[in-house]
Amino acid sequence: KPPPKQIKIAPPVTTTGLTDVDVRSGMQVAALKQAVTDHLRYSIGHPPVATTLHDYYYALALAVRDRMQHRWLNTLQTNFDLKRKIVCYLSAEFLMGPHLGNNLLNLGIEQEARAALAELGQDLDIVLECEEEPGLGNGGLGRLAACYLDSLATLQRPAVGYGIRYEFGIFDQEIHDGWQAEITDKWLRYGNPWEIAKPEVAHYVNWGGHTEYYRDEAGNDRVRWMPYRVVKGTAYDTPTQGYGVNNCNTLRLWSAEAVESFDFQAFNTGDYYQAVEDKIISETVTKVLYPNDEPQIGKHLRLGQQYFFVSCSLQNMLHILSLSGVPVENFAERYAVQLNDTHPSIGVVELMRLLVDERRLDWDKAWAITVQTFGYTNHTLLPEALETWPLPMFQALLPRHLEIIYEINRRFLDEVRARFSGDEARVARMSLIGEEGEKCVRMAHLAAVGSHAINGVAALHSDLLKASVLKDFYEMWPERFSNKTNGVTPRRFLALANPGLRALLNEALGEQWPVNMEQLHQLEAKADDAAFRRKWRAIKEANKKRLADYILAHTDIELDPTWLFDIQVKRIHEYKRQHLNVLHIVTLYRRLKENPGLNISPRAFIFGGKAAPGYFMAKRIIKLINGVAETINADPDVNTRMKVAFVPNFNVQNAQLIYPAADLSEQISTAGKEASGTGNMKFMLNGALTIGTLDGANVEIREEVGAENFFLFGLTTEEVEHIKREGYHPTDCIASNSELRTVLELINSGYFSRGDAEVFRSVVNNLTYSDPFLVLADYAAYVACQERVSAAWQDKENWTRMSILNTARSGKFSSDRAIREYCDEIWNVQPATVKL
Ligand code: GFP
Repeated sequence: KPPPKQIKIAPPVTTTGLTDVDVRSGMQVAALKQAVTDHLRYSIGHPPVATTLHDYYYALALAVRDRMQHRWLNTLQTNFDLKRKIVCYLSAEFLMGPHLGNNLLNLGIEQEARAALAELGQDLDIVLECEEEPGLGNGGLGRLAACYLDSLATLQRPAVGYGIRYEFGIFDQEIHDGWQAEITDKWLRYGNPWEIAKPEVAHYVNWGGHTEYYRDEAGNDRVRWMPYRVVKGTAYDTPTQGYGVNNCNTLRLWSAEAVESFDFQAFNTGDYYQAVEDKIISETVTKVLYPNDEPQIGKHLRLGQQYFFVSCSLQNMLHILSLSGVPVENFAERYAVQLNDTHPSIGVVELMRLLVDERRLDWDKAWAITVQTFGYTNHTLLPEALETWPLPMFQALLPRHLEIIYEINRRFLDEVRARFSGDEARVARMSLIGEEGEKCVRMAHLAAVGSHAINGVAALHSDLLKASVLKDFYEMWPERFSNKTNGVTPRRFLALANPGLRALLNEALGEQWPVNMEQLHQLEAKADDAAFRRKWRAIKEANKKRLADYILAHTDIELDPTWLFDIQVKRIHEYKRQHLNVLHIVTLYRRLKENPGLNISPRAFIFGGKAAPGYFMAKRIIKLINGVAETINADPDVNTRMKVAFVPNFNVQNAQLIYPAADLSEQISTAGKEASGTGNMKFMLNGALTIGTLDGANVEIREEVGAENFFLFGLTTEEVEHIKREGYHPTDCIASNSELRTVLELINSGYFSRGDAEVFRSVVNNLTYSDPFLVLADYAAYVACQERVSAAWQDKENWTRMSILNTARSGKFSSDRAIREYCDEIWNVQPATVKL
C-alpha cells in the first residue's frame, strides 16, 4: 500500500448546537460530521497538519461504531431480558471483509456519511479504500460464517459468533515473476476500530500435564486435571449489525495471553529469559491462521488453537448462564451451538468435561445436554481434509479429553454392537479412534456422535455424505441428518458490491428485495423488455470497466470491457480445476494461431485465488496461469481477441469488484468434490451465467435458473466414480484427442515459460500419468461447452435475457433462506425485536 496521503483537516465544527447524544448516535449529516470531527480530535489526536486519509477512515469507523454500539447494548439487554435461546456459531474462521461500507449500508446511512465527509472535503469511496480487511479465514468456510452472522442479525435472531482473533490472518499474496509470494498479513498494524477489547471477560485454558483421581466430599470418584500450562483467553467483541433492524449481534474472538507476564520464581533466580518464555509460548496460540490444504502432521499448535477457542467459548456460555440465574441443567434450552466443520468438535468433549468434572453432573445427564446442544455442519468429503489427530499428540496436549473420548467411545460402540450385533467391521469403521496405521482421534466421528443434527451444505453433498463419509452414522441415526444448502448475503454481495444494479432493482421492485429475495422473481417479466435489457447491459459494462481499471492498476494488463469477462476466482486447488480452464485457453490460443480468421467472441479470462504455501501443485498452477497470460497478452496475433489476467490477492474487498463484472462464472470442479461452493451464488446474484459441472450447489443453481440458462458439461458424480472403479487412464484421453496432445506438448515445451521446459513438467506429468481429478476426462466436453458459450455471447439480447433470469432466480441462495432453515429445523431459535 502507498503511504497514506497527508490531508489538511477542516476546522472543527463548533456551531451545530448538537447534544452529546446526537454526536454519539445521531444518524443525520450534521451529527455524523460532528462525530467524525470529534473522533479526529479526541480519539485519534493528530494535529491538523498531520491528519491523513486513514485518520478520516478511522474517525468515520469510530462514529459508525458508536451508532452500532447503541444498538448492540440494546440487543444484549433485550436478549438478557427475554431469556431467549441463543445461537452460538463456533468457527475457527470468520472472513468478515471490510466493515465500514457494509455497516453504513446495514445502518442505512451511506448517503448521510457521504455528505458528511464531503462537507469535510473527503470522498467516501476513497476513504473506504483505506480499510485493511481482517483476513481471518481461508475461503468458503470462513466467508459462510460471516454471511450467516449478517443474516442472523438481519433476521433478529440472538446469536454470537465465537472464534479466534488471529494476530496474522491469511497471508497477502503478491505475484513475483508469475509465482505466488506470501506476505505476512499485519492487519492490526494501524489498529482496529471495529473491536472492543474486553480484558475483564477472560477464561483460563489448560494445557498438557496429567490427570489425578480423587474422592469428593460426597464420596464420589472424580478426576482432576493437573495441567502443565495455563493460558488466558481474553475477549475482543465486534458488533455485527443487521440490515434495516436495530439488532446488532456479537462476534467474540479470543486472544491468548500468558497468565502472568513473568514466571516470578525464574525471575527471582535471575533467569530472565526463562521468565518471559511462558509469555511467548502462551501468546503463540492465536498468532497465525493456518492455511487450508497443508499437510496435517505435527500441527500441535493447530489442535491447541481449536481447543483454546472452544474452551473459552463454552466457559463463557456457562458463565453467562449463571449470570442469568439459569441452572446448568438448562444449558441446551438456552444455547444452540453449531460446529462449523470439525475444527471446533473438541467442544463435545470439553462440554462433557466442564459438566462432569467441574459442575459435577452425572455422565448421562451431561451427555444428554451435550448432544441436545450441538449441531455439526460438514463442509467437505475430501479424505485429506477430514481431521484426525495422532493419539500421542492428543494425549500430550489434552490428557483428560482423551480419557473422556475413550468413555464416550466405549458407550457409543456398545450401542453400535447392540444395533448391529456381530458386525465388528462396522464397529471398527465407526470408532472414534482410528486403528489402521498410526492410531488417531477421528474428529468427524466425534462431531457426529456428539450432535443431534448433522448437515451437509448442498443437496448433492448431503446425499453423498450419507452415502460415503458418514454412511454408517446415517444408518445408525437417519433422523439426525439433513441438508442445509449454503447461502450468501445479498446485502454485501449485491447491494453493496453492485450499486448500479441495486439502483435498478430499487427502481423496478422497491427497496425490500435485500431482505426478501423472492421478490427478484418479478424481474422475469422485465427480461423481455428491450429498454430494461439496455439498462442492465449498461450496468454490467460499467462494472466491467471498474474491474478493468482495478486490474490495470494492479497488473498492468489492459482489458476491454466490451469483451466477454470469463472469471474463475476461488482458492487454487486441483479439484477446482483451474488447470482445466487453462487447457481451454491454450486450445483457443492455438486455434487462433492456426486459423487467424476464426470467428470467436473476444474474451478476457480472469483468475484469482490463493494457494496454500505448502501446496506444490497449486503454486505451479498459479505460475502456469501467469505464464500463459504473459505469452498470450504479448502476442499481437491474438491479443485483440483474447487476454488472460491473474488478479493478485483475491480477498473480500476485491471480490466485491469481481463478481458484479462477470459475464461467465467458472464452476468446473470434478463432480462430487466441491461440497457446495458459494462463489457460484455470488456470481449468479450479479447476473453471471454459469459454466459448470453437476457439483455442489451448481446442481441447485441449474434447477433454479433452468437448464437453458446454464452451460452444463462434464462427468456426473456416478460417472466419475465408475471411471475410477474401472481404472482411469488419462493417457487414453490423450491418445484419442490430438488437440489435447498438442496443447499439453506446447505447455511442456517451455512455450509459456520463456523456453524453460522444466517449470510445467510436473503439472503435465501429473495430468498425463495420474490426473486424480479427471481433468483430461472432461477436457473435450469442456471445450465443446465453451464453444456454445462463445456462440451464445454473439446474441447480446438473449445473453442479457439469460443474465437477468440468473439474478431473478437467485433468491434461494440468500443466506437468509439458509439461516431460517437452521433456526427452524436445527436450532429452534426465535426472533427477538430490539427497540432503542
Ligand atoms: C468449503 C467447501 C465449499 C463450501 C464452503 C462453505 O470451502 O464447497 O461452499 O466450505 O460450506 F469446500 P473452503 O473453506 O474449503 O473454501
